[in-house]
Amino acid sequence: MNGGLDDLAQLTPDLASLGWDEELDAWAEAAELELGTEDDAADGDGMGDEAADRLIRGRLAQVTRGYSVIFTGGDALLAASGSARFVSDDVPATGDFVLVSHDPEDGPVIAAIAPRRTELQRRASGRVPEPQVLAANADEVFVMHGLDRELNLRRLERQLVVAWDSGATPVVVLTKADTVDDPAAVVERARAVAPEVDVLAVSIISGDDLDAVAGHVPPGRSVALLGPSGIGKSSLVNALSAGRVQRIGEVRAADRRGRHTTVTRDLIPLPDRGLVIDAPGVREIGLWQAYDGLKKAFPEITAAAATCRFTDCDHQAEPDCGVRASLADGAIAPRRLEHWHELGAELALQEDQLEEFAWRAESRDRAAAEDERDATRSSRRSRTRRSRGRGRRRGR
Ligand SMILES: Nc1nc2c(ncn2[C@@H]2O[C@H](COP(=O)(O)OP(=O)(O)OP(=O)(O)O)[C@@H](O)[C@H]2O)c(=O)[nH]1
Ligand SMILES: [Mg+2]
Ligand SMILES: [Zn+2]
Repeated sequence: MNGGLDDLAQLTPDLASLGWDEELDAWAEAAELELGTEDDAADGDGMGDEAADRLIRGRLAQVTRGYSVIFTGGDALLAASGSARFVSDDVPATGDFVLVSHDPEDGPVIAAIAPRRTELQRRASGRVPEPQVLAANADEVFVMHGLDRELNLRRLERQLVVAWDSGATPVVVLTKADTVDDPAAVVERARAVAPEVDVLAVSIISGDDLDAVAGHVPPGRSVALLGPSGIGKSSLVNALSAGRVQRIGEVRAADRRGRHTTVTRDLIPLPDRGLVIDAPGVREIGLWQAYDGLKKAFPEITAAAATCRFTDCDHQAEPDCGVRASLADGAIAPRRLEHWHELGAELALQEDQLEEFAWRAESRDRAAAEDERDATRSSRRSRTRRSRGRGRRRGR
């Protein structure tokens, strides 16, 4: 059983503290009209009192395969995720603002999901190119790294691309600052790969910079945590909660890797502050069509590329290339440019894969349509010939 959930239920904050605002009110009113809850109220079943007319407003605090936990400003609701999928094409994600209908037979059902203001997503693991949403509607993303391990600049850059691409503002949070002699030096190294981003080094043991981190989570605002397992994401949540909300885990001494202690994505209200979305650590974070994120994470390259003579410049051998000029005068670090090219190539490869998958799906549809036509045509002919034709097309 998840350590956090039981405690969370008692902490359900009011709607405003959950980040619900006037814009969401307007969305909810329009959605209620569209869903026809007014008609339901007028159907004379005697249930149409003021409270029942309205769908319940809330925010998704946890989503698993089986159920979703929804904070409503009152009691937390438990809705079956199966029903949620039934009423909407969108798969709900932790942090989503939702409307819930309370059907006496089916129990709570997610009736509508508000358009996401920000969406932290990565490429889902597996062969099929598709996105996986890690957190919805976060205002900031903490890009996290544990200082008990060597600073991994490439991973930081990749995380920053993903964080920027969400539409939220990234903040680099280096944890376990008590394990290094000179945290300020590591902060400087991280800053070099995180232009225009705040970098903090925090320790839950010494308490260093905890206030600065807390300052990023004012009431009504939400922060999503992004980083590998065992770096102290849940420990930080507990430190900011002045108590034990999230379960924390040991780190294997041999390789300093975490053990994936947190297994769900949880929206956690901090006392007198905003909300944090804690999640299982992600070691490998694949990009998902993160073109915008790539631009924002490498602003010096984006700026230089705008001065290239050709708008479709590859920055390889073209004349008057602004990027190679900036590289030559030292405004762009060679290591950064190399990584930028690699990340861009990853996105280009993904486009190819998407095209191939779309093409395959299309030809499958076409084959199925042909099968159907053949079947109709040959239904006037013998049964044997029809089954042979189908067999040939199906084989792949
Ligand atoms: N020295 C030191 N250790 C810390 C600090 N913060 C967390 N730890 C330790 O790091 C280990 C992992 O902490 P967790 O909070 O479970 O890490 P997590 O990132 O939530 O891990 P997952 O849930 O597996 O993704 C625990 O043993 C913590 O005690 C810190 O500031 N300093
Ligand atoms: Mg954790
Ligand atoms: Zn160029």
